[in-house]
Amino acid sequence: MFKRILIANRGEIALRIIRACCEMGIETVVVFSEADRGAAYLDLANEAICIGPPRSAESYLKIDRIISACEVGGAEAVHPGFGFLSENAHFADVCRSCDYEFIGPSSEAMALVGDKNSARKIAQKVGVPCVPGSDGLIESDGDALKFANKVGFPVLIKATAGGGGRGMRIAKDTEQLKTAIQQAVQEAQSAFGNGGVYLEKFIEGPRHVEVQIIADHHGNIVHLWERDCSMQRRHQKLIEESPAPNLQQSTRQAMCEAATRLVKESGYTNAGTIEFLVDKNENFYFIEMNARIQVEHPVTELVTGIDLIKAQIRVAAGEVLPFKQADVVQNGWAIECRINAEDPDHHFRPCPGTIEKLIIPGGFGVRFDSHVHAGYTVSPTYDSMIGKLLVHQPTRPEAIACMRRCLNELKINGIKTSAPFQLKILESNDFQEGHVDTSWIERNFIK
Ligand code: MV4
Repeated sequence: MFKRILIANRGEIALRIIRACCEMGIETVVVFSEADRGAAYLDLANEAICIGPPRSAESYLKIDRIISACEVGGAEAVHPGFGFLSENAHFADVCRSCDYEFIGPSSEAMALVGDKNSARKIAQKVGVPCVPGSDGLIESDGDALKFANKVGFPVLIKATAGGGGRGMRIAKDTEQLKTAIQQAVQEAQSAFGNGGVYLEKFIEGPRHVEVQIIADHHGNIVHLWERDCSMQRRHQKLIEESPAPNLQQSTRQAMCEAATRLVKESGYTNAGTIEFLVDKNENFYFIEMNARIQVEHPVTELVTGIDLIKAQIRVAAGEVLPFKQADVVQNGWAIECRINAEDPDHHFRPCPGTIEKLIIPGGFGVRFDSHVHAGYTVSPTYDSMIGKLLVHQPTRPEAIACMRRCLNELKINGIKTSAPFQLKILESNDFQEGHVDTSWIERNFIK
């Protein structure tokens, strides 16, 4: 096992990784920018190393500075967390070239699944259903029109290097198609340096259901069931839960088996997530794979009882997964609310500032993962997520009741947060009946 791990991240996830390492008897080195200097979570690591100014491009994204910190701090491995360099195949490669194990997949597998067109090809090869669309990348307008007419309008043009909603264009008819392709190619070229685009039929008001997997270096691949992340606004998830409500067991089983086949075929190791769209008839379609631990991983931890960060570290160190597929059962119901420092009454604009008073809910089945405290100043430089409030209860109605109680108990003075908005969602009939989809917030709240 590693003696010392460097954490190439900040805030909540940095603290989450420090805590896991601490319990495993692993020392930690955490990097920080000038904006995060003095943050309390840094004191919980064995060593904290400043890697530059506030701007991410000059600190948390600077590969050479992070590698230097590994050297100075005496780390043996790097945990990238999520965001920043977590899905950068070049970074994974550089870490390993310098003999620091990257806690994640091989750079080859990361690049393979990170390219959405190649991930789609792998999925099709092993019988994982994909959204009907083009046969690979679009080579010409005529090519695109042929596929669009075959699957029917509207269609989505997606960047193969995109993901998470970046680099998508909708086309409602033949007339819009040519322009949509031009714009998508141009945007993709400037944003990702890769102008490759493909076409999919547009699925209206789908649910977003994703499958958590973890694979070791000995050929063992285990899925940890699914999460429903449909309750989102502009690709920012607000509430996640596991299991997915109103999903037949046969659908759930088929999705999880499909995800496992995809992972096996791609040679992927460590933790990953396979995203699916689910339509009104419970048809599911693979859309993309995330080659990192995700923000919402704790909902899966609560229902399966498996610590995913510890599992990531163990498989990266070459250990055999300590559980088999049959051991992983869904127990009860978990819900997560991402607490963001933003103002839901003003288009969710970021609300940096100092937290003056903080009352954190607790009690049976409650978990609050956060690096903030009274007196903490939320920086305008980074993502607005300041914590994740989670509940775990035997049933969905009990989980909802518990989350409502917790959101009422939570007091954060000095800044605006998303919590009152999440409370409104939890109070709605639709949510209580499990009638969730990716357009729900827009339909119900945005004028
Ligand atoms: C789609 C889609 C409808 N049809 N693809 C958005 C993020 C990226 N992961 C894929 N996304 C979508 N792809 C087809 N063919 C609708 C979305 C989508 C969405 C997906 C998941 C979660 C939230 C979403 C919000 C809007 C659109």
